[in-house]
Amino acid sequence: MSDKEIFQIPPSFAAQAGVDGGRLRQMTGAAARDPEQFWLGEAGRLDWTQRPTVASGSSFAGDVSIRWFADGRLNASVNCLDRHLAERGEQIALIWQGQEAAQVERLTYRALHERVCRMANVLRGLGVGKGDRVAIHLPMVVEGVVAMLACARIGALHVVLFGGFSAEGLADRLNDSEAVAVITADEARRGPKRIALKTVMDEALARGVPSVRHMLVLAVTGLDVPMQEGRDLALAPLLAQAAPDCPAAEMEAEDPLFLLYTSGSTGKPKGMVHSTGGYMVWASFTHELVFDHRAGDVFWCTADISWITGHTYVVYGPLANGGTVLLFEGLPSYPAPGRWWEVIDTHKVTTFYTAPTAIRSLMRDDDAVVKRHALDSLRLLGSVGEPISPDAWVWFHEAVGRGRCPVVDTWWQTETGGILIAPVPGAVPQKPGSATLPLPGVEAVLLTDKGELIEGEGEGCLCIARSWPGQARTIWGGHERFRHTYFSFSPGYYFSGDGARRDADGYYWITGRIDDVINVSGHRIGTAEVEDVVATDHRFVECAAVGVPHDIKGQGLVVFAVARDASVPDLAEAASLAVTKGIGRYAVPERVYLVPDLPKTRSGKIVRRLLRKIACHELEGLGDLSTLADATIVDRLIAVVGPAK
Ligand code: 6R9
Repeated sequence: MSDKEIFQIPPSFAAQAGVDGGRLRQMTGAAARDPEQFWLGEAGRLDWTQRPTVASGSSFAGDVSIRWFADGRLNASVNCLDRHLAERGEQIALIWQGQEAAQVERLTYRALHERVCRMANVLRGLGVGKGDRVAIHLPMVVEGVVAMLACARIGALHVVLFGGFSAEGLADRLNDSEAVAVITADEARRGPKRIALKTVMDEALARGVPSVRHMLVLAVTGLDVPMQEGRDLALAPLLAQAAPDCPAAEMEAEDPLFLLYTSGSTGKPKGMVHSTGGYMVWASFTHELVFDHRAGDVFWCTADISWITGHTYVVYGPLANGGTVLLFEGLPSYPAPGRWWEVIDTHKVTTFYTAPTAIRSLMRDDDAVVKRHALDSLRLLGSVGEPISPDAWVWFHEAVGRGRCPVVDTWWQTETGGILIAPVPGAVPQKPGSATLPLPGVEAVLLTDKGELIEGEGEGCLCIARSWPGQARTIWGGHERFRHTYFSFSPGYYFSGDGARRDADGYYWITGRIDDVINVSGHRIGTAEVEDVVATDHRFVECAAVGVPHDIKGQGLVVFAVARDASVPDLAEAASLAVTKGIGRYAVPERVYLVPDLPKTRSGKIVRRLLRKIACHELEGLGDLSTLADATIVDRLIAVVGPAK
């Protein structure tokens, strides 16, 4: 598919979109001409106990200081709950769909407010206060959202931890954040399996986490779990006894709202620190603009709440905007393929936001599965987390969106707090595989390896030239690491770590992490490029390409491919041929491995670092496996690759 392939905005969508091309140009112009005025105006989307009189006071130079709306005061949970009570107290805020069809809970804004207040009072009762860190280690249940907002209510910072982390992974993060309390559950349901959350948390604390004073335990499956006297408390009775109202702490705009751990190319996971005021403005602004949010929408973001996408687009963005959020506990294909489509039809989801990895796996199902469902409530689709191949984009658009729903491919990072590059759906025609244009106020630039600015069409390191309100303020306990990681590449610019190409229309095409670029005999080859061409052969579900050292070429290419039907002969040759045909002879893979699956993080990102080591037979020190969604894949991959020759 060529860059020229443009999907115009479906007329039925354009006719009712909140922001059209003219309005977007106006906003972009205003944000560039007078950012101070523009962002002070956007701050008005929140309720402040003290309205800010200044917008940005940020500097990417020197020590790096990022500050927005600094003299403003507000509370994030009040903005997500209390301020909606008068007008839409009886509107559904949260629809929880459990794993089983019959498990459904609908909470109005009033009911959610009460649940949050009770949880906030429980935490306060345990002595948790402003600035304390509280770890949340829960499945996709209502209490996960409630716990986040309860922390926000009392000014404590939540640290949401993925249910798939190992005890070691949990202990590292608990110690780094010095969490005073942990909220966990007996177990999580994951299809037919049960994940022993409390047991893993017990093991984590047994490794020595002196800061944790309390562990609150939610009964999800009702399993009888051992409780440690003086430390562990059952949550339900405490919530039942707690008062249903809880005054909110007044926070400064720059007080941190939460920490969230993310991995970089080096070192231990980093606790990214997000602010209260700027982050909330960004969450609300981007959710409304990119998802064309309006009253009556049912917004479903499939992200786990332990991912930044879950923070910004399951919780803070849609609730700040008074939306209705769907929270789904289950898996896409449990108990049977098509479960997600069933959920969309049951709850009349209008806006569906998911990740390319999920889209690829859903494409594996027979198309008859998706066709069986009406999906007529949908009006907008979104993608996030990794580059989406044009093939997957078109399938999503046609098979799921029935050609009627724009697809917003949204580029952003844990560090950016919310979306930075994406098509505003009523204003920007889409090209499959491109995240399209920066949002108003986002000054995206491309720099060469040497840090020189690239004008017009070109390819380089994707950087941002000016602060935006949702930007992370620092790394918890590591401001120098923050400065060095993001601001030393080219002084004055935020360095994203991603590569991108800008086409003649100014559209951005994210090529993947810069550390994933492979140099074969002086030719730069993007792993995403290789993966896209293999994906055009429909006998493959997905694949990952990595670079390995090569005597003559510098680096050689190794491809790991997952076949739709592994019994088909000559598939490895077919993958090689797809690469040489799609890119050129110079890109011919050294080896192609047909594997049962790829190693992925919980947010669906392929862990290429691991594939690279396995391909190089470097089995010592495979590094931190705690972020893998399924750690058993490692041994299966090693078996396929076999011993070094
Ligand atoms: C939100 C999120 C960030 C990295 C980012 C990039 C990749 C995210 C993308 C995308 C291409 C998109 N990424 N969205 N690549 N197109 N639409 O994913 O945060 O988990 O911190 O990951 O994900 O490589 O640098 P996070």
